[in-house]
Amino acid sequence: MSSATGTTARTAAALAAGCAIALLYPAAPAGAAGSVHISKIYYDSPGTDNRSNASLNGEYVQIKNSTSRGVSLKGWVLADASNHKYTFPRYTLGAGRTVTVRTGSGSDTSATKYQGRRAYVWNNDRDKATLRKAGGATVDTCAYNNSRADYKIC
Ligand SMILES: [Ca+2]
Ligand SMILES: [Ca+2]
Repeated sequence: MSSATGTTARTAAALAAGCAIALLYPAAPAGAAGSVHISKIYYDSPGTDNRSNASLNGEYVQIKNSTSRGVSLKGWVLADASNHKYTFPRYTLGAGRTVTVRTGSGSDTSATKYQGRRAYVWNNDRDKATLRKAGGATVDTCAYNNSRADYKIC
């Protein structure tokens, strides 16, 4: 009798331990694998908008890859609400990395790309950035409508 009771108690303890482990290690939630997404738009470059290349480059969009693998952005398009487009060259955005796409001219690096424009592209009051794959599928969008702020965290 006492032996049977002891076995039952041990079984219950083992079941409880199993439940505790299940609670400690729940199934990964959807989206835990991360994504490639627009993380920030700095739309009103610092100071007077004098169209200098430095000012144009003060305007930028950042795209982050929060997945654990590099993602090729070759042919991907970043567009504003008026459909001014920037098409990525052959380029892989590393795992956990962020790329900054500046409006003006400069030499591309692994962390910064340049649209090469001579005019601003991101409106200072309201606009919408859309990131599309080479085939046209929308990956992410980020809209803003606030002329009192200079940037938007997406
Ligand atoms: Ca602007
Ligand atoms: Ca400005």
